[in-house]
Amino acid sequence: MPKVHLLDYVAGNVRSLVNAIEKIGYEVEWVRSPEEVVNAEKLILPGVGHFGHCLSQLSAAGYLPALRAHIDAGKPFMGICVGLQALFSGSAEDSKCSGLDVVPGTLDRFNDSTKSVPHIGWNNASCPTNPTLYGLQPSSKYYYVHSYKYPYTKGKLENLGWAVATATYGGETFVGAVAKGNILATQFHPEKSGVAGLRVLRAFLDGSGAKALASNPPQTASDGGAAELVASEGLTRRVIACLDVRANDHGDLVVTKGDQYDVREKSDERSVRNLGKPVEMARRYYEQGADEVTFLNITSFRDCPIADLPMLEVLRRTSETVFVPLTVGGGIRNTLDVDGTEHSALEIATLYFKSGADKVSIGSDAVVAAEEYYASGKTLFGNTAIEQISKAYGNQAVVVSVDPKRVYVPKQDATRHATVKTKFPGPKGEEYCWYACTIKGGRETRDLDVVELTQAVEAMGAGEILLNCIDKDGTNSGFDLELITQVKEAIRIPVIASSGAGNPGHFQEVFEKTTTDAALGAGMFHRGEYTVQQVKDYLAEQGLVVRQFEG
Ligand code: 1PR
Repeated sequence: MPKVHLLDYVAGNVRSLVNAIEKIGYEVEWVRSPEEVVNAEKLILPGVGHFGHCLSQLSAAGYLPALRAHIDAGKPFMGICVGLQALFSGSAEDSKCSGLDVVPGTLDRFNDSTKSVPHIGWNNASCPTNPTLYGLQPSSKYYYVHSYKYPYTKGKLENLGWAVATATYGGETFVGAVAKGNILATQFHPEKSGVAGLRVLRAFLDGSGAKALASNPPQTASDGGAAELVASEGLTRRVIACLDVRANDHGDLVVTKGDQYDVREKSDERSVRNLGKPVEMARRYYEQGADEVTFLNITSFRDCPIADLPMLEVLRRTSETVFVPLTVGGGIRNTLDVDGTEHSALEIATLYFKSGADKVSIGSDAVVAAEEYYASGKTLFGNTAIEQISKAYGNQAVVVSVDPKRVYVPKQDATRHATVKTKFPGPKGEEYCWYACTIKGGRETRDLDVVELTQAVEAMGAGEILLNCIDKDGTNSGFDLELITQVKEAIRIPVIASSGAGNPGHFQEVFEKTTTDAALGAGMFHRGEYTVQQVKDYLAEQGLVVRQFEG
């Protein structure tokens, strides 16, 4: 098999990149020291997390001169995400760290006053003067996850010989990909962008992208290059399929689904509902066009040897064939192994990332951490799972899964908690409710509301909220719009609406009546009532922008 070298400079969640490269028919060889860079013919710099963290690691290990030498020698080089950012002169994310300065310019942060940041989801990468640059397609969508970007100014990079593809998010047009000579860099993750992304990787690996670019060099602004660029908002409505996984009564790992978190059949045997096999179902949803797949290990609070964590194998196998982001949740907390060894939440998350997860989702531990945060007068000590994992892997890699329950109150001031005036009064006609956070899959309710929890975890560095609702779970009655609106108003990070989806119209409703960033379904997909594709077709018919699966 032909080879490509991958630079291994931080503990990154690069498993999916390796899988994507292998899928295309290339073998990965790791570069583990600056001296080894010279062995590389084609080199990829994957990037995760924080610009300063990435550049200071590269610099401390002595990689920067070796990388420059590789690029100057005209050998193929590809940067992905922070790997693209590293090519610029610097970033506002860490003004003390310099980039490689191959592309002049400094990155800045998205403005979060009118939209969620990070920018997470599927967006364009369009290059009007060279629409098929490195296999890009104007009709395709690519998966982005980042808070910093290089703002696009017409002609600026083109005049320096760069071909530029852009995307627009909330009125800000930024560089989605740049290419020149031997260099390609993408802000999006090609390895997580389905077939559209694999096409870009292939064009880099087989050299066809660079060859085509050489025969169609970028036009400068003065000859009309970049002139046709129309900054259209390209972010699609994200539809996520979620698989709740646990061992059934025979010890087999199955996808299950509860009604208000009760996953046992209503019949006398009360056996665990078995809706199928996790790996097969994830693949099916990927092929139906799911934008992400989430696995929740819903009985993770039971003790299990770390080495046998059941989701590791599920992730390994899923990530070989599913090229969209994978999230895994359940049991991410400091843990005492059965042999008495202590494992930090960061170690557990690392195991998941190495097995193919792109994000981890934290439930119960986030509630406990938020309680401690308020008890200490909102002090951050840097020792929570959220802080440690987001520091190592970036905020975008940490999702907090919230399991709230409605608590009705007769008057707004009957509780210290943040209430909503509800259109669905309680059993005694109560017109207000607040949402109490729970832990251990709803088994324990705490004196903490969703606004407190989500604001605390945002401060700790969580990148996204998975907002379930126990009252709505499995009811097929639609999302809890009041809950979603309350949380969206409280925080700036993206929110995934979850619980209650029963038909495609519920997805339309949540996207149109709230500002949710994504919506998740489970039971309706598992029971075969609707496919993900049907949801997306319906949303498209209603005029909402969605990504369609490319086979
Ligand atoms: O607390 O960090 O170990 O994480 C445990 C994780 O497991 C949490 O994310 C928690 O939400 C989840 N969980 C625990 N028990 C259950 C249960 O169902 N008994 N499932 C559970 C949560 C909720 C959603 C579900 C949506 C959509 N499931 O994931 O998929 O409600 O369902 P629907 O579309 O069919 O209505 P920790």
